[in-house]
Parts: sequence; structure tokens; C-alpha cells
Amino acid sequence: MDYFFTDEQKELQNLVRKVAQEKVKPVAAHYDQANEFPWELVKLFAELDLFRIFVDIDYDGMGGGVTDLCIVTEELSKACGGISLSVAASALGTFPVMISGTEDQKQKYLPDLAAGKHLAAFCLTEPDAGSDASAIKTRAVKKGDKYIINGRKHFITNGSIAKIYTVIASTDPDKGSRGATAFVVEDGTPGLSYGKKEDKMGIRASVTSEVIFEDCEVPVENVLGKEGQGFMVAMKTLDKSRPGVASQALGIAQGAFDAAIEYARQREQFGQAITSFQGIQFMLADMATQIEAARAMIYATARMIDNGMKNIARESAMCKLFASDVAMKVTTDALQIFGGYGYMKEYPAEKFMRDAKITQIYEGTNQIQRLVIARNLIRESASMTK
Ligand code: COS
Repeated sequence: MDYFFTDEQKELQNLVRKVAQEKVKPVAAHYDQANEFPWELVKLFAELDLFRIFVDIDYDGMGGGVTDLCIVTEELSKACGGISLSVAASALGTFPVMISGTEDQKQKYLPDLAAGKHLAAFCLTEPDAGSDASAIKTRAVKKGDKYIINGRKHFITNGSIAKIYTVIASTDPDKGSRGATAFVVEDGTPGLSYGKKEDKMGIRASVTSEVIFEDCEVPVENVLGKEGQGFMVAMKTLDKSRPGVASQALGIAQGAFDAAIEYARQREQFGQAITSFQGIQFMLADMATQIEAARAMIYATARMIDNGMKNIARESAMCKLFASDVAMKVTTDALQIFGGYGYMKEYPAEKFMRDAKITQIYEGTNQIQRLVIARNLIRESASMTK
């Protein structure tokens, strides 16, 4: 299918596809097994300007928006869903500055993030506030020209390796979601430390850890948007980044499909390649169709976002819901095509399946995506009948 990418986007796609297949794929199993962050590859991605593509041109970015970020994430995820996250998670941590930052904040933080000199991380989730994001307990108390932050964020992608943390904390607990405020906190700020590094089922090349604030002082200049707008900053950030998770799921699904069809062409049973059996053919046909449907939805939504469409919560949630469910189904079927070999770590199928699972969970579980979609549908229906 043709997604009508510009010549520049096709060039980007070809470049990242080549890098993913030649540099990422051969080391994906190593980083997965070692549970290690791929600093060497991140350096390469920075040299190739992959951290620049989604950042606005005024701040040393390339202005490629969500579409180009999805192209990069899809291609890298075909080779490794964990390694692709080094770019995608930094984008998630960068979006709050792009969405709500002042001119000074943008000038201060975005050029280094665009250069890949620094990574960013987004800190919303807490041990007791996952789906219920407005239940955060991390407190920020204003004292003169500073805020003192106390609390614990967990399951933070890029936690401990990022330089820039965009943090949602409560400045007025009585006000719930209207009492949250977004901040930028830099690595090295006294009172900021890192806790447990998670040992995960999948995306093991990505670092996930606790981020701890103990009397962590940040200047008032580090507030993103206005006090009390933190929940909205978080929601707008997630609206913009969920198509990125969807493209990660898409890449993982495509990678698993490519491995499965190649294996099926070579694997012989009953004296013939297993691709000659209708049981396998129908599985391949369904997998490819689902992948293409996810791709169509993701790039249509990404284009919509880049064209400035305001209310994108529903479409963005739809992308993540659909693509991550496709990834889980396709990677499970790919493993089935590999049969017993698929269950073994020597073959790539089981890693695709492990990496796929998180896409149904993070940046909002798929149950939360359904809730977002339904609320928007009902609101829209009510406004049409008024
Ligand atoms: N854009 C802008 N504003 C939004 C918004 C969006 N997409 N979604 C909600 N808001 C606003 C609402 O308009 C409301 O504003 P007012 O108080 O001015 O009316 C406010 O935010 C609260 O919204 P709502 O009542 O819908 O909040 P809920 O507590 O019911 O929760 C969900 C909303 C469940 C959708 C939210 O908590 C969520 O997305 N949870 C999942 C979080 C997540 O993805 N976690 C993963 C960690 S990040 S890796």
C-alpha cells in the first residue's frame, strides 16, 4: 500500500530500515539477554539525526512531527521493540516541553534533546496511580521562588539514564486532576535519585526504573504551562505519543511476520514447504491484513495530528488499542508458525511476543484506551443531538 509519504519521508524510511536491519537486528538478542541499554546505537541514532526528526525546526529539530517519529519507530521496532524505545521514550519525555513550554524553556531544553545529547523521560506513573493518573501523590509545594518536590514515580522508561525529566506532581491535592502541575527536573538536581531498575519480560534493551524525589528543589521557571494544568499537559502528551506506541507495536508485528513467512518458506513437513498448507496460508493472510489495517490507521492519525487537528484523543487511543492488539495476535501466530522452535530463545519469535505485550499496557492500558474512545464518542453524539 502507498501511504503517500513525501520523498524526504521515503528517504528517512529507507535510511532507518537499513540501519535497523544492518545494525540493530544483529545485536537485538544480545541487548535483550543482557538487559542492557544500547548506548552505542543511541550514539549512532543521534549522529543520524533520529532524535531531531520530531522536534520543531525553530529548536534545531527537523519538524517531521508525529508522522516521521512513527516511521522511525516502526522501522526500528521491526528489528527490536526495546531498542526503538530509546528514541520513542525520549520523544514522550520531550513532548511536554514542546506542548506547554515557554519560549525560554524550549530554547533551553529542545536543542540538546534534538541533538540526542540528552535523553528525556516522562514521569507520571506512581505505585498507586497507574490508570487513575489523577490519583498521583507526588507533592510539589511552593516556597518562595522554588517548588519542593517529594514522592516516587515508578516504571519510568529512561529513568536514571535521562537528563531531562518531565514530571507531573500535585500542587493542590484537594483539586484532584485540576491540582496537578508539570515540571522539568534535570538530572543532578539535589534530591533527585533513582531506585529499583526493573527486570522486565520484554523491551529489555530499554531501562525502566524508579525516579525518587526527596526535598527536590526546582525553580519556578521549571513549571511547564501554569500551575494546575499538569493533568492536561499529561493528557495532551499522551494523545501525541500514543500513535508512537502504536507504531512500535506495528513494527514488532511486521518483524514477527517477516520472520514467520521466511521460516515457513524454508520449513518442510510432509515433504513440502509448510507455506503450501492452507492452514499456514490463512494465518499469513490474516496477519498481513491486520498489520496493514494498523498501518493505515496510524499514518492517517499521525498526518491528522501533524496537520494541527485539535481533538485527537479518540483517534490516538484507537491507534494504540488496535495496533497493540494486532501485535499481540500477530506475534502469537508467528510463534505458532515456528512451532516448537518458536518457543526457544535461539529463534526470534518469542522475543517479538514478549516485546509486543507491553504495548497493550503502557501509555494507558487498552481498557483505558476503550474508555477514552467511548467517552469521546458519547460526548460527540450528545453534542450532535443538542
Ligand atoms: N486533552 C486535554 N484535556 C483532557 C484530556 C485530553 N486528552 N483528557 C482529559 N482532559 C481534561 C478533562 O477535560 C478534564 O478537565 P476539567 O477538569 O477542566 O473538566 C480533566 O482533564 C480530567 O479529565 P477526566 O475527568 O476525563 O479524568 P479522569 O480522572 O476520569 O481520567 C483517564 C481520565 C482515565 C483517561 C486518564 O486518567 C488516563 O489517561 N489514564 C491513563 C494514564 C496513562 O496513560 N498512564 C500511563 C503512564 S504514562 S507512560
